[in-house]
Amino acid sequence: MRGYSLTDEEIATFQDPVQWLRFFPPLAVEDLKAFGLGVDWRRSFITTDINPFFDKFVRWQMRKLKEYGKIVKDLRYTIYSPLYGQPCADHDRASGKGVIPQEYTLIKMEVVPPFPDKFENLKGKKVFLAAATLRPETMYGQTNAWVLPDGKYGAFEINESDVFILTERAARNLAYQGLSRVPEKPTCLVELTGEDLIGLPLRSPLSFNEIIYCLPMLSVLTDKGTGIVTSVPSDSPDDFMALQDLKSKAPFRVKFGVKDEWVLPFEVIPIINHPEFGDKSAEKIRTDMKIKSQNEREKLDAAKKVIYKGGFYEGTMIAGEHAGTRVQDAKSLIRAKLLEDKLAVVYSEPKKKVMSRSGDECVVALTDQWYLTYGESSWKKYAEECLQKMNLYSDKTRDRFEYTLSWLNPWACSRSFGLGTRIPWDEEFLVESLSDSTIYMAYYTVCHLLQKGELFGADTSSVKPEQLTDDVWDYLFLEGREPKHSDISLDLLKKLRKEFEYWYPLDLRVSGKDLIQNHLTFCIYNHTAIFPEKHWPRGFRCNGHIMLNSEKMSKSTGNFRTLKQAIEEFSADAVRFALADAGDGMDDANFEFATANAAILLLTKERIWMEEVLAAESSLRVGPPSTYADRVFANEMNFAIKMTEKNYGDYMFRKALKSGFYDLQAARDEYRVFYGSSGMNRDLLWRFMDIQTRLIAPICPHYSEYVWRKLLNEEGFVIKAGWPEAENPDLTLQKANRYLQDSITNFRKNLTKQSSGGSKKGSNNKVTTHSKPTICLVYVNEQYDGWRKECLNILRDKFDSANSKFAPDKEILQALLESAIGQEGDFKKTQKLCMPFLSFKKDEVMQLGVQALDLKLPFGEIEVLKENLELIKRQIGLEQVEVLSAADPDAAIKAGRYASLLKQSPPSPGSPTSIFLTKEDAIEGL
Ligand code: A2H
Repeated sequence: MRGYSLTDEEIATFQDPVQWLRFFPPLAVEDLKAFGLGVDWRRSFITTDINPFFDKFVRWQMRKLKEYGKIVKDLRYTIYSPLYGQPCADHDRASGKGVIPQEYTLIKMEVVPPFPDKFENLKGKKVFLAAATLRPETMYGQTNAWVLPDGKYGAFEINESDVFILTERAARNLAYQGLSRVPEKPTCLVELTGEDLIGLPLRSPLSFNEIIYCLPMLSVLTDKGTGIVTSVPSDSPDDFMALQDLKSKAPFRVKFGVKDEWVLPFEVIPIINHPEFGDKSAEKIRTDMKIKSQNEREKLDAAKKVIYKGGFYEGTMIAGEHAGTRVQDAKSLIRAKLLEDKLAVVYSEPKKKVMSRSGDECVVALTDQWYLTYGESSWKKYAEECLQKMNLYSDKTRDRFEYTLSWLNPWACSRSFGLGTRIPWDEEFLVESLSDSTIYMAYYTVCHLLQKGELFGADTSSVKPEQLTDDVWDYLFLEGREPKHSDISLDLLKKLRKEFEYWYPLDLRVSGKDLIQNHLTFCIYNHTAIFPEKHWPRGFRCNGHIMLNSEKMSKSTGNFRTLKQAIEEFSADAVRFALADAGDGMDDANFEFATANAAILLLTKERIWMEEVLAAESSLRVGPPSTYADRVFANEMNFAIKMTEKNYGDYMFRKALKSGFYDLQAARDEYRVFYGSSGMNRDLLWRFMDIQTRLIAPICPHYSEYVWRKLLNEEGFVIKAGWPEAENPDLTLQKANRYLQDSITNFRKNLTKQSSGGSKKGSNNKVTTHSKPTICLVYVNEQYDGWRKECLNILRDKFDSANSKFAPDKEILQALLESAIGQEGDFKKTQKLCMPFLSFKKDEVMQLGVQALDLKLPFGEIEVLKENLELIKRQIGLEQVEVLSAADPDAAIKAGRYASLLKQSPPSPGSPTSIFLTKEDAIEGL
């Protein structure tokens, strides 16, 4: 990589960052360069056979995959665009990305002659209602068939003799699966509606009822399956309720012209034993869930979920020739027999609607194709192994990859027209464009030496494409032998190989979350097939999509900015700042204008502050940092350096911005507050300016370079200055300081509260208005004792630190009962006293770790408060502050008439109690 992309001259033009930030000068560089990106553009290239170098690479890749048995020719169900006349992969889809085929069994329910008048045209044909089912093993229990009364159907010619009645949509899918008299063209002999079909007598395979009838059901969908559903009321709650409605509601039968004899004689037939719901599971769950009609969709959907799972995985057949067999095992046997006996056919359709980019609705076609055998068990194992070792930066991302590996099936990698490299052994076909981009990260490593920066591969002065034979690629990427007959110089070959070996394996590929389900998973698969394990990818970082001011980016609503526009509006660094702040991980990031505007102000304010400090150097304290505040500030800087290094390392930019900018700024501000306008240590401030500039440089490079060179008078570039050194941060000191700051905030709040009369109305603790408090007594209890100590001991005993879990509450309660305080009499009272503390501490452990159970804080509270008395006085605006130990019996006396406050809120480790006195009060207390 070339590194930083701005020249010295460009940097030097940024005399005034405010001007520059507001009016970003139209630099004569590309937008991305203006954005401050360091990119090695020489590695850019065009894919497909337009680029002869890349073409050679993909041909080699394809031949390797074929040689290893990863590409095979097969007849398979594929999502297919009739308009394109070929498979329609994700990137060719306008909608329905990631949708795969769903396979059904089509049950051929024969219409028993004589046919009604409408069927005039069908005379002499075998006519079937074709019902799509996922549960062919349930066909013994059929009682009828369902259609949607006002649904549109047709009678379509499947072959010379058979006609299927189904929706036009299903006929279209079938036509691409070899089930249409005219291939790829459904021919409809009669157009029908559901009403035309009601009452048709049917002979259905496996059914114990010899004749069943076609009946109306209102929940039948015409955009799923065939729009014809076979009814098995024993095991399908939908079927049960619809049949029940027809049986029990005569007006309903009348409405659809349903005769009694088509419905009333048909009883539920037990066919499967469900471990939980018995032999008539649909009826049982309907009773349990009190479902009253087929219109209660939500309840029915919930019921279906519950019983299908159990019925399928744990159910046992109790009817038919496989009685006694588990449903899981019987299903495939029954299906195979139905298909063999030609009583059913296989039907497949897109699981959800898929539209191609050209606007036609895709079908599932049975096509003879070259396939990458993704999903094949031994290959999948390697892919899983690779994934397991990869750094994915978030559990959510890992879940998505694991899910993709669980379902990813063979992938059609060829297509018949479009752009792409030809399949080397079958030149009629092209390599589909997701399949030629799976290991091209290896090509990046050598691209610049082959193409010499020419995108299209037109510059052949280094190497001629035809010189890139397979043994050359083997030598470069697979540690192959020196190619014998190559006329590329050995020097160049070695150089190319060195580049590859320098960069590979790839540490990181960054991409959108939408590519997990194809491109990125393909990348894993292909690497494991072609490269040795040491060259498998090591990390993917997936990001979400970007939102603008909490709303989706959309050109039509105007909520939209190009990078260029954003840079012009806010400046490059403010855009980068707001992007870093927009969010980490796979959640959609949110770019806020307010943040970008705030960034301009923050950076400007910071620059002005630095100028002031630099100008006032002589007024600062010199010598080594020595005070408490010095130590705290130095420590916070060490924290910022370490945390920010980690956050950048994890590609967590929002976190890096927090630790490397916001937190560091807060530490500096606290330091300023500590000393007011004078007394700050010069060396610490200089270190701060240096560190702040380096830590923010990756996010705001232009600003940082300006500060580095112009304000800090450093040589060279900040991005070349390296990461600052840091001593190990002192966690105890940081905690002590948090404690100090929180305590001061609480003292201030208490002072206001006590001055305005306390919490209780009419309390005699009210400070008289004529004199304001001038004295603050701070009571500290450094160590838990009494019942609290006992509780903490119990919790420590009941905490499993290996699993970060507490024992169940019952056990903790038992331990309390058996403890010394539990034995002291009224246990109910003890319980009431201890339970809130126990649960408070349990929560604290989950947030802060097991040290929350310590009896003491890791630092001396009294010591910290005493060391900072001046600060406390200044911050709360009182002349006198006394720090007292709650353990000292004389100390309480000092509180005088406020002593009751000590009882109301006694101090505990980490929470001192403050009491405020007027001069008169103090005299009383004496
Ligand atoms: B199943 P999935 Cl016993 N509209 O068959 C509404 N439902 C339809 C449909 C359509 N156009 N096409 C098919 N179906 C039903 C039997 C069965 C089914 C039993 C138990 C469960 C079960 C008898 N009816 O399906 O949305 C068909 O009913 C639950 C898995 O593609 C088909 O299988 O998953 C099922 O929905 C297909 O549903």
